[in-house]
Amino acid sequence: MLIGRRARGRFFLNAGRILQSRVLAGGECMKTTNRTVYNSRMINIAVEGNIGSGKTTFLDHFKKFPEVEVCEEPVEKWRNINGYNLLGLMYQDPHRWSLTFQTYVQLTMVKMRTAKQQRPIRLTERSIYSAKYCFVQNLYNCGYMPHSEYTVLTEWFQWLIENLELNLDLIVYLRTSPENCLKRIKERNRSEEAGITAEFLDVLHRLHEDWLIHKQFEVPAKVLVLDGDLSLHDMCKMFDEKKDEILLKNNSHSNCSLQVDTIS
Ligand code: TTP
Ligand code: MG
Repeated sequence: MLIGRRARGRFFLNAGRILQSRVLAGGECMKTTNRTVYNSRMINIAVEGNIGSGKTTFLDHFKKFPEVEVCEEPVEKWRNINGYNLLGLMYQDPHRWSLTFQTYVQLTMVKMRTAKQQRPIRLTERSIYSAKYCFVQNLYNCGYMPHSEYTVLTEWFQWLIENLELNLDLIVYLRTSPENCLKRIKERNRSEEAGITAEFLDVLHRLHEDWLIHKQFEVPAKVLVLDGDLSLHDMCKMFDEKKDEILLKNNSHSNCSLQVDTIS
């Protein structure tokens, strides 16, 4: 049941195998002689940040933990839906394809978030919120998306967040300079992104800041800010050092407060 319900569960972790048991509230993790028991509701954490900020690196790092499941962004679906590359079309002709593309992004984000959770902690790449507050907003501000289309997408967005269970417990914001994002985008060389400019990344960076730091749009969870400008090695070291904070291990897990914790 997706609507109006919060999933709660109890998990037994034993050598990486997870069995879901009966419904319980709470938030502690306790060790017994031969197993770790998670007495917890499902935890949902989204990693946000500019294009190329390091979100996939973050997710890859946390795949090793048995209590964590990772949902990577469905970019491959955006590149191939029945043979259509909507991501590529959107970059080639944003006037024509922005609404189609962002509608599909919104759908795939909601499908990803509402898919049955198998492990106590789910980490997702982005959320419906950044798609709307950063990308749709930018397309509208630039004049690529007319007000009529923006209004339709906004109404869809409002309906989805009000009627589905899309809540987040934490947003991890990888705050990365647009210069470093551009360097990484060039290194990974996704063909559709060949035309991405420094100016485009500056604008997207400001929109992430407006949303997650300056709170100009609704922030649906507590925000943990991490330094995304570190080298790969140092970034992974920081993820390990901050693991308990990132995975809400010392927390009641029921945080929908709007405070920002800056960690660097
Ligand atoms: P990102 O969602 O930023 O993912 P990424 O894999 O590039 O990030 P990272 O390197 O940090 O892992 O962007 C994926 C592509 O999709 C990028 O070209 C931007 C585009 N995009 C939109 O155009 N609109 C959207 O709403 C979203 C979410 C992405
Ligand atoms: Mg990625």
